[in-house]
Amino acid sequence: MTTDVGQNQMWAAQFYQFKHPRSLITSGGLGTMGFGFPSAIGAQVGNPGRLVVSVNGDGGFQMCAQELAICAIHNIPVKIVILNNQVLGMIRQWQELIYDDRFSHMDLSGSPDFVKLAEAYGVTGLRATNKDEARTAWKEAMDNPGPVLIDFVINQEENVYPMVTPGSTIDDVIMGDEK
Ligand SMILES: Cc1ncc(C[n+]2csc(CCOP(=O)(O)OP(=O)(O)O)c2C)c(N)n1
Repeated sequence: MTTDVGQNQMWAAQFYQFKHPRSLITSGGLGTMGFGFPSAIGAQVGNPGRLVVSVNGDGGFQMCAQELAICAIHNIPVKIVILNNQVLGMIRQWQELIYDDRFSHMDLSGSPDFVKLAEAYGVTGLRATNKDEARTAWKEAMDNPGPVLIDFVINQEENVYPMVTPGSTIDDVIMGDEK
């Protein structure tokens, strides 16, 4: 698994049940948005035959979305997950929790239709808007031997916890029920 940066990265790190060591590639605190998808392509080329999943937000994915062409041309079978909350999620979360709901420059409503974008490059695109659709889409992606993009549409207001805000200590961790 590789991740991009933001909530998607935290969700992947906190909730995915890793079974094997050395199976997560993430830019950690360096926070290089746009890293998730190209790093998955590299991981896949270096590990033919292994399942490689790229977890992204809808913001960071658009920083290197053009790499869909490489997946299509070379049939690199990465499974591309977009956790699509229609915002720069981690920015929205900070503005809600630290800046008292003063939201600014986090709206991504001008994004393209990611399913159509994938298809335009010749990559299979799927969309899921609830748990049942998510299961079906995931199965379809696993059955497909080529690259697949899944646009998982999620709630804009979903926050990722626990969270330690900048400048505070682990004693000040926010568990999610304080607000
Ligand atoms: C190149 C770059 N620009 C800006 C940032 C600051 N930043 C960190 S997380 C984030 C929002 C990420 O939003 P999105 O990719 O939609 O992921 P989400 O948090 O919603 O999962 C931003 C702008 C960054 N880390 N890297």
